[in-house]
Order: sequence, then C-alpha cells, then structure tokens
Amino acid sequence: MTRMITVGAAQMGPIAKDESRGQVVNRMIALLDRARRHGCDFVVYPELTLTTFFPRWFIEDETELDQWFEQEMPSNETQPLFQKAAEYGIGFTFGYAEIARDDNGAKHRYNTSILVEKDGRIVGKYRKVHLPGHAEHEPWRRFQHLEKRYFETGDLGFPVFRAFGGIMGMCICNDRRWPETYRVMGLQGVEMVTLGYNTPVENPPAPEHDAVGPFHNHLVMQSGAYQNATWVVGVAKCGNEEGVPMIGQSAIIAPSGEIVAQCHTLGDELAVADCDLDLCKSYKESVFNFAMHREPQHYGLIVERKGAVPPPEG
Ligand code: CDT
Repeated sequence: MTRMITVGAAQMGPIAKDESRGQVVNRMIALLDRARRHGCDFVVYPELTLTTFFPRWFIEDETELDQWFEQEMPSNETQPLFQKAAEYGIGFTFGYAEIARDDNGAKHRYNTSILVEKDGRIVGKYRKVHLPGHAEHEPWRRFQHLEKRYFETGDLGFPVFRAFGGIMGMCICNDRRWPETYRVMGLQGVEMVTLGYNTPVENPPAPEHDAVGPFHNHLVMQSGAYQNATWVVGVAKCGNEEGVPMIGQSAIIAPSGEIVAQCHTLGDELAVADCDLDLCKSYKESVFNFAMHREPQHYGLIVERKGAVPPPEG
C-alpha cells in the first residue's frame, strides 16, 4: 500500500452569523470538488466549520446556545458532505460544536473534531483540551472569546488512529501552541496531525502580540512537526467574520518543519500537497528517536506542575 496521501487544506473564509449549515456544507462540497480535481485522498477543514465562531458573543439563553451545537453526527445538514466524500472516495476531518449525553443523560459541550475514512465511516474523534479565552462576560472587549464558558475540557486525551495507511492525530486551534499536544501524539508514533483554527488578528488582553500573530501561527506548527517527526496540516477559518478579522495562512508542513503548501487568500481556498508518510521515518529513527534519546526521568514537572513556580529569591 502506498504511503503517499494527497492532502487538501480546505481553508474557509468568513461564515456569517445568519449563514445556514446547509449553505456552509455547500461551500465545503465546493472545496471537496476542487480536492477531487487535484486527486486528493484527504481534506482538512477548520475548527467549528459549520457555523460562525459563536464564542465571540455572550449568550445567556441555553436554547439559543444549543442552536450552535450538533446533537448527532452525521446530521441531516452534513449528510450530503459525507455522501459526496464517500462517492469520491475522499476522507476528511472537520470541527464542530458537540453536545454529548453521558450515561445519566447529562449534557456535555465540547469543541470537537472527527476523522472520516474514504468510505464515509467516522474512525476518530477528538475533543479540544486547551480552551482559550475566558468564562465570564468581559464587556470591555471589542469581542468575546468565551470558549471557557461554552465548552468543557476534552475528555478523550490526544488519541491517534490508524487510517489512510498511516497514524493520524487531531488537535484544535489553541492546542497547536502547546508542545505537549504534539508530544503526546508523537509518543504514539503519529505521522500526521490535523488541526483547524479560528484565530483573531487581535488578542485583546495582549495587543502587543498582534503584529507577530501570523509568525506564531507557523512557528508552533512547524516546530511541532519537526520535533515530533510528523506532518502537520493546519487549516484556518479566516477573513473578516462579523467584524472580527482572523488570520489565514493555512499550511501543510512536512516532518522537516518546512511548509510545503500554503493558502494565500483569506477566503475559501484549497492548498494541496503530496504527503509521503515515510518521510517521518528518518526523523523518527535519528534525531527524534524517542526510545534512544528521551530522558523522561527528568521531565516529571511537566505532568506534576501546572503553573510556573520560580525558585525562591535571594
Ligand atoms: N479558537 C482558538 O483556540 N483561538 C485561539 C485564540 C487565542 S486568543 C484567546 C488561538 O490560540 O488561536
């Protein structure tokens, strides 16, 4: 079996608040059509693909909040995407807001992504672990970032999945900034990490970072790829969404850390690359041969301690 996967990074431009899921799915299918013309095996869509980025608004009414979430997947609205992709024999991954019920019927909300094989089967699920932003309404902000209010921390860890002839993993947006994300998957032999993001150009608590936001976007994904000997495919929802500009720069990154394909617009766009999963091998067997070179007996603080504690002064 070939270990070459042709990947389409299916960047999406802004999604308006009043845009229906049906309209969004039509845009996703238009990108899938392009992916098919490019011979793609696998298409990566952004975080919370099906709607506008609703955590930018403070929503008190539970019924209103529920409207942004999916209770089942595939849903009626996403079924045409699953069907078309299976007809084309193309796998895909996308993010959505999930309502899950536990064994007691209690409701849980997650920022979720799924991995779908070429035959339309859901073969993997991930729930976002690193939730950025804040939990309370902060009216001083020009826009809110209420992920800590609307989502629970993911309860699935960072699993990897055998799919597309390789070892696949997922993370979501803010997760990409944390080395632990990639390393936990790296320790399971991951060969391709996919992620979607909604990253506002402005970070209201630290506006001094805004100018270097695009640099940070690529910095973290390229280092995550190289240091874990894996492909990374990062895909934006971007452009001016309801008055909030968001960065683009969707990229496909090789295990060398090099960007091999990148979007250049802030709209719906497909960037394509042939990704040879065997390119991971020489990095996994040399400089990042974990079994040979890691020294975990010195890494205890990473799991024992949450916040930084500087040594006592003087
Ligand atoms: N969606 C998401 O996780 N966005 C964050 C914004 C950080 S500022 C609160 C990101 O890390 O890109």
